[in-house]
Amino acid sequence: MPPIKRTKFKLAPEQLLDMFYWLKLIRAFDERLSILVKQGKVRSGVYTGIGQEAIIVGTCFGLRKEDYICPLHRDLGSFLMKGVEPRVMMAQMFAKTTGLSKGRDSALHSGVSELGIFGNTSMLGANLPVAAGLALTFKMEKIDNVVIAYFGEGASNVGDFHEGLNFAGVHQLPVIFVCENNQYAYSVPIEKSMAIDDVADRAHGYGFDGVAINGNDVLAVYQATQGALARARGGEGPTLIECKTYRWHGHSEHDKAFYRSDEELAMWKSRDPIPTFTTYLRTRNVLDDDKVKDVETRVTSTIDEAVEFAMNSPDPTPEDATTDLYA
Ligand SMILES: Cc1ncc(C[n+]2csc(CCOP(=O)(O)OP(=O)(O)O)c2C)c(N)n1
Repeated sequence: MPPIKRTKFKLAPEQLLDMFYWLKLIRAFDERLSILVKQGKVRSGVYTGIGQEAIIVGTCFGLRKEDYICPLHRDLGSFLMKGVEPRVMMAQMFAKTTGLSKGRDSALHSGVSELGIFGNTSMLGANLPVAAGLALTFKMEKIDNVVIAYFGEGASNVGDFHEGLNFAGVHQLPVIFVCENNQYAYSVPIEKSMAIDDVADRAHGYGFDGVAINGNDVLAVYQATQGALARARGGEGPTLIECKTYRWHGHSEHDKAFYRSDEELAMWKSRDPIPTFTTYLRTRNVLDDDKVKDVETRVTSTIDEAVEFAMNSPDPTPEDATTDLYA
């Protein structure tokens, strides 16, 4: 199989600044959630993706509204990038009536079809055959939209992963499988669950390309995604992009992650995707102190407003349980 060609791309300074804004917003959203959990204010399990933001920004940036994403528990940022307002997302985490599911679920299983977001099921890997099914619809209807499905390296050991990728490969479907390889599936390190180094290699068994990249480099993720999108839209089938990264917090906010060392965490923190990108933008004169301040002010006020909105929104009533039902 010929190796995937590097895709050329050009982003205007405003687009690069926009990427910077999204990285900061998604980081701030998760950081605030982490605090709110400790204050007992959030009624959901919280699985932050702090440290992994470059994957969401690099894959979602510039997607069409009609393209579908299939996010997982750690991908709240993808909801924001696909168009869910931060205040609505925050209300969702507070299980308020103003949230996506109006307080009906544990926050992580909602979808928004008009924004191209397919809600996930709890079973790991189960979103991948679904993503292939969505992509099959696009193919059958001859629409050049694409599906992006996220999963962890842990999920790549589950049967559904293999069935989903096999089906997508056989039918050459317009789907991009994005592995967020953050080195641990809950407490299980990758070397205890996989006998190979790269999840990307698994794609070859299903007849399409897989590429392993630095998932903390937003431009590398963007570049790989643009190539995969072009192939998918052009009828050339699926791609697997494995993004090597690390989650800074535990599996969820109740997990203190004693199974890993401080040294390991410090090493990955030194590869924080945000300062790396900041340095790049400063070197290119896209960013200066004033612009950083401006972005940070906007981010803080957006998050403050979202929390305020969520806290002041009404709780669902018992009667609400019998509305919006399908028979
Ligand atoms: C089939 C299945 N097995 C176990 C679980 C429980 N579980 C939920 S998340 C998780 C770890 C997932 O690890 P990974 O797929 O690497 O994604 P990450 O959480 O690291 O982003 C586990 C074991 C589940 N939801 N589904």
